[in-house]
Amino acid sequence: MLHQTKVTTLERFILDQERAHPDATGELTNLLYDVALAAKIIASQIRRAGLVNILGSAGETNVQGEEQQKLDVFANETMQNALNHTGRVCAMASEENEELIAIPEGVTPGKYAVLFDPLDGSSNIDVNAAVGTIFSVYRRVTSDGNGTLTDLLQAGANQVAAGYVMYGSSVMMVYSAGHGVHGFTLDPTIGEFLLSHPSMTMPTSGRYYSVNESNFGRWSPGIQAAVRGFKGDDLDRMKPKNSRYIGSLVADFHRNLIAGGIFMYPGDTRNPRGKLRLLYEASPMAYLAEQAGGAATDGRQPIGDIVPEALHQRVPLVIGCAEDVAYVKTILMETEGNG
Ligand code: AFP
Repeated sequence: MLHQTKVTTLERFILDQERAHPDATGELTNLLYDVALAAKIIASQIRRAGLVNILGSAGETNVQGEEQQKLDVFANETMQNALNHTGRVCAMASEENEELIAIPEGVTPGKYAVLFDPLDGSSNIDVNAAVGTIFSVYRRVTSDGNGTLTDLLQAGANQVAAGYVMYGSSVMMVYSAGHGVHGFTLDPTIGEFLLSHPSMTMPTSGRYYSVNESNFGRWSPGIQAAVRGFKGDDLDRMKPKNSRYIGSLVADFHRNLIAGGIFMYPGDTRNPRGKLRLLYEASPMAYLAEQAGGAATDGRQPIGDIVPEALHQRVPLVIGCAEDVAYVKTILMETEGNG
């Protein structure tokens, strides 16, 4: 059997991209490796998740005498430890931490602010379905010292890089640093992410719609009308779509990125701002969608235009193929106006 000897590793790809931009200092490159390293460590633990009954569950001590941690706690600590000592980061924020995460004393603060959702979709772990890590990188806006909330509370349009790692049937890292979206698959035999999906683009209109329809009765008339349109009630304007919903944003987004589709988590009467977090989920995914030729809106304005007021603020999200997102906006405008 012939083996491929000419592969592009994540490292080589990022270095090549950096060479194409002579003003780059290499810091962002290294930061992306830091995330990739964290991803490999997290992936190795997730692979063992089904073994908790044998190895011991969260809070228990396993046969090796090690205390078992919950995977989301483990993922959160792994991300922080991969990033906090490098001198590349001035402040961090995580979906799992209430407050800003400061850089440890004695470490020189760097020029990037990083936000992440260490293990998104973690309720899927128990059923062995895909979960992910989402990350978002901004250039600091304060001039020196440790980073502050000002560095973290930036509009998504300011991101310099964003991406996710999907722990699915294979482990993939998908990222953009402003020059397209590129996907890498982890080869577990050599421990390297290899370029498998260069220059990923979304079709203008997709095959799938993804939304938690158990909330249908609590949606606004506009969202209800748009979803009816996707089911085939508006044939003049919208070709009927197929429904797919995993309940794990990374996995739902990833499918729609590859196969074409739209994902929505709108507000409803119970949660007027929806469920998803602007900084850890919506903004990085919106950045990727736009880099792939798609779009993302809260129903009124592009996600990237929203200036956050708080670290954990929620936002309604409509994201995916450009024409499908535009359709939802049109229906919302017709039904509810833009007030
Ligand atoms: P969990 O991390 O609690 O599983 O939530 C996952 C998530 O934030 C996002 O990944 C999904 O798209 C969304 O919630 C699913 O929410 P519903 O279960 O309400 O559909």
